[in-house]
Amino acid sequence: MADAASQLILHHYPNSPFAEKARLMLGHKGVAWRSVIIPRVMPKPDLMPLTGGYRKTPVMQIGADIFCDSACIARELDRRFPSPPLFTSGGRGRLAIMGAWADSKLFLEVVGVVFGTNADTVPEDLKIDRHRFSDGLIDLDRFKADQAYLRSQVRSHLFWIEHALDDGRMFIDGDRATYVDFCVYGPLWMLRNRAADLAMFVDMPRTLAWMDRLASRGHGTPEDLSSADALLIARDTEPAEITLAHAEEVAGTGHGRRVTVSADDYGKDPVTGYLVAVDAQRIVIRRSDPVAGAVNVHFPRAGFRLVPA
Ligand SMILES: N[C@@H](CCC(=O)N[C@@H](CS)C(=O)NCC(=O)O)C(=O)O
Repeated sequence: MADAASQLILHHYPNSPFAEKARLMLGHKGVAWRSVIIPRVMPKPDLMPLTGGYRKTPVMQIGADIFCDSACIARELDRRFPSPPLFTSGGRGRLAIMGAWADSKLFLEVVGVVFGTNADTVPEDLKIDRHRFSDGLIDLDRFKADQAYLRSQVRSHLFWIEHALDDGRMFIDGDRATYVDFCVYGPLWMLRNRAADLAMFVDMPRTLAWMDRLASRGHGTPEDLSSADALLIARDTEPAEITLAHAEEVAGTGHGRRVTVSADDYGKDPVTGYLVAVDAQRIVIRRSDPVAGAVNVHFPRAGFRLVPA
């Protein structure tokens, strides 16, 4: 097995659709990785020293480099393991655009259907946590009252997927699985598993076969790791050198200045550190933590706000 500094570690929990997207992308790459199961609600005491406040799921760790958000994880996987690609040459922009639609619009509609349908049985701590986490966007009572609309939206979007597969292609962008397949799969996996009685997939044989095809690729080779050991790996490793193809200057946030990064949709907990690098796709900040030591925390640029601290 590779040395600790180069091992992939995924911080995740079984039920998370974005974690399933990441697990399947690891399977696509056919790599070995270490699995750290994190709590699904706050507090997440062993994750915070790594991310500095970002609490969403999943997070990938490679030594002392921490990758927040599944889009950032995908780019890093392609950089380290180019074959088979997630972003195919010529498809990069198209796949990112379709992926962003699935990660935001489709995901939140499916959350509305799944949580609204199960509103009466969702544990109270999860209800409260998600309401707070999303500034009221994830509101189970509202979802429950709005089921007819939410289901109609999901059905309508499911047919977009069915039609995308109309010509008998194996995957959404052609005959090879790409980034967008994993983005769309996450919410549909949640819907199929957690709202099975709703018959949302009626008349969608191609979509169901596509889901089975993707699932059969598996999750690569995970091996359990404790969160305490993941922290030790970060502490005992130096963050990797970074070179960016299109480095940028952002007003008031020069290299080495203190900055704050936060998601712009929900789970907006700010992360503060020193700016290491920024380009059109990536923000990297350096933090120093009493437990994890020096870490570089990576975010996508799209969907994140970067401001002087
Ligand atoms: N844009 C993020 C979204 C991640 C996300 O929303 N994850 C959900 C779980 S599927 C989450 O963080 N829920 C709250 C939590 O796990 O604490 C990504 O692509 O990774």
